[in-house]
Amino acid sequence: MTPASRLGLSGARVEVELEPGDASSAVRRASAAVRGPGSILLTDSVEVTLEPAEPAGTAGWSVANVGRSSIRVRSVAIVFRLHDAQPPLKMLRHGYQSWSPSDVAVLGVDEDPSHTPGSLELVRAGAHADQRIARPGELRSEWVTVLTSGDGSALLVGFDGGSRHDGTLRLAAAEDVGPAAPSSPAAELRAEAFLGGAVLAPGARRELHALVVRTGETAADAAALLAQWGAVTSQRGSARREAPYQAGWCTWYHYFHDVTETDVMANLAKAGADGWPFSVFQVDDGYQAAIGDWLTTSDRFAPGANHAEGVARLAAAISEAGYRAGLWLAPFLVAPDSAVATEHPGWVARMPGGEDPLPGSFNPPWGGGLGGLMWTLDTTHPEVQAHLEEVARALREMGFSYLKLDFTYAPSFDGVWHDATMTPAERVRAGYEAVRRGAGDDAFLLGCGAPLSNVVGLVDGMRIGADVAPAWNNERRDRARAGYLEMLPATRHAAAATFSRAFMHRRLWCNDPDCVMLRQEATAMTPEQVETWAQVVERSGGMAIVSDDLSLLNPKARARFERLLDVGRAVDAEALAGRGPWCDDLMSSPEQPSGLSGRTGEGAAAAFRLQVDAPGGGHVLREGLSG
Ligand code: 9PG
Repeated sequence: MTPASRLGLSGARVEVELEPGDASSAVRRASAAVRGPGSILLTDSVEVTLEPAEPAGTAGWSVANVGRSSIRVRSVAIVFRLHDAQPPLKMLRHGYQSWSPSDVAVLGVDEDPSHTPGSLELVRAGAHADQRIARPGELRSEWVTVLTSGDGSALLVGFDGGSRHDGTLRLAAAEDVGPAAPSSPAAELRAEAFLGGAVLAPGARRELHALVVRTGETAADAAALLAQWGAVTSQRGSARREAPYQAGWCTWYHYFHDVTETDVMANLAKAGADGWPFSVFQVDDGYQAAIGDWLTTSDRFAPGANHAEGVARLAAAISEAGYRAGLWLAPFLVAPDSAVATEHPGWVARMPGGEDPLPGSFNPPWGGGLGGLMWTLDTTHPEVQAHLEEVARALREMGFSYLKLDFTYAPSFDGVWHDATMTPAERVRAGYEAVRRGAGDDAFLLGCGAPLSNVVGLVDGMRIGADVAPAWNNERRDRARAGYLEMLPATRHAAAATFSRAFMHRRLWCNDPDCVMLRQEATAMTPEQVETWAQVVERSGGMAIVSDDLSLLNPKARARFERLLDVGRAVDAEALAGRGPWCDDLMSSPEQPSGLSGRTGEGAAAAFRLQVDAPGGGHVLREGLSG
C-alpha cells in the first residue's frame, strides 16, 4: 500500500445553516468552496475564517457576523471530500453523552438511529448533539471519529474541545456522485460545529474548536489515534485527570428508587464492621423530597423527623464513619410540583417558539405531578446559576465533597433560553461551572448523563457508558426508546462502553465504568457474568464503586473486591503514566467492541488481554503476553 492510496481528506467547502428568527420561515443554508486559509463570505452576513493552526494536522477556524442584524447559527461545517475510500467504508460512531453507545457502522449499509420508526424527539435530544433527524443514509459521530477504508487504512478526525460548541462528524455519500453504494463509497465528511441556533450579534465573532486530523496504516491503529487525540484534547481543555483512584459504595444498583435511611445506615455499619476498603460512600437517587429539591429528604429518609435536616444528617453519619460523603443529584432537572419549580417558574427553560416549560426527561418513578415528565432549568439565567452554586455550596458545607451530577444533558435541548447567545454546550457547561464554584475546587465531581465534550476541565470523573443492571442483557423492547435501546441499563452495554472509551481514562478524567456488583442473590447475573464485569472494571483502571447490600456479600466476595482494587490500581497507575488500556477490536468487531489490552506494570509478564463474549457474558483473560 503506497501512502498515496491511503484514505485521506481533500478539497473542502464550508457550509452554514441559519435558523429563522421566527418560527414561520425556513432554515437557510449557504456554502462556498475553500481555496486555502483566509476568510470566506457565505452570505451577506456570515464570514468563516480558516487559519492554519498548531500542532500540525489541526485547523483553526471562526465564524463572524459581518452583517447589520443578528443571526441565529445552527451549525457551521467544513465538508471534506474523502479520497481513496475503498468499500466497506466504516465509521466509529462515538456517542454524545455518558449513556450513548459507541459502535461501528458502514456507509451505504447502516442508518442513523434517528430514522428508526417511532423514535421520539425527547430521546433523540438526549442521545445526540442535534436532536433533528439525520439526512437519509448519513452516519454521524460526536466529538471524534475514526474512519477505515476497505484497504485497512484509518483516518481520525476530531474536535480538540467541546466547551464552546458540540462537534458532530457526519459521513455521507458525496452529493455530486449520487447515493452511496457499498461498492462505490465516494464520500464526504462533514465536520460540523453545532451552535444550536445561538444568536450571533452584528460584529460578533466566535472561535470554533480546531480540528485534529491523523492517519493510520491499519484499522488496528484506531486505539492509538484516539489516544493521541485524547492527549491533545486533554491539554487544550486543562482536563482534571489526576484525582485519586476511587474505591467506594453506592446505593443505586441494589436499592434503586426504594432506598431508605435505614438501608444506608445498615450498610454504613456493615462496611465499618467488616472493614471494607472504601474511600467514598455515595447515596444515589431516592433520598430527595423531589427532583430539584436536593436539600430536603423524602419520607423514606428521616421518618417522623425534620426533612430539612435529613440530608445534613446523612453527610454527618457518613463522615463520622470515616468515609468521604457522596451524593447524587440531577441539578438541571426540576419536577413540576417541586418547591423550586413552583416558587420560581421563571427559572424553567421554554419549548421552542412557545411558553410551555421545556421537558428534560421522562422517568415515571419520579412522579412530580405530570407522571414523570421533568422540566429543565435555564442554566443561562443568572438566578439559576446562583441557585445551583448555592445548592452545591450548601451540600459541601454539610460535608458532601463528592457529587454525582446526573441527567445533565437537559440544557442542550432546543428551546427558548434567557441568554440566546449561548450554545447548547455553553448551557451545559454554565450549569457545571456553577456547581463547581459552589462545591469548591477540591470536590470530586462525577459527570453522568453528560455530554462528554462539554465538561472537560470541570469534572474529575465521568460515567462513560450505560448503566449496569443486576442482569447482563436488557430484554425490554421499550417502544418509547425505539432506535436507542442500547442506552438502557444492562451490564453488557456498560462493558461495551468501557472498552470503546477506554482511551479517555486519565486523559480527559477518571473513567467511571459504573458500579461493581458482587452479590450472587437478588440478581439475574450468573456467577460468571458477575466475574466478567469485575474483570472489565479492574482491567479498565477506572473507578471501583460497589453497589450491593453488603449483608449479601460473603468473605469470598470481599476478597474478590480486594483483588479488583489491586489490579485496578495497577492499571490506573499505568494509565496515569500514559500507558492505559486500549480497545484492540474497536473497528473490527462485528457488533460492539469486546476486547481490552493493557498492562498492570512493566515487562511482558504484566501485559494482559481480556476478551468478553458480549451476548453471553463469558470471558477469556490472558496474562503475561509478550509484545
Ligand atoms: C438514578 C440513576 C442512577 C444511574 C444513572 C441514571 O431512562 N434511561 O435511559 C435512564 C438511563 C440511566 C439512568 C436512568 C434512566 O440512570 O446513570 O447510575 O444514578 O440515574 O435515577
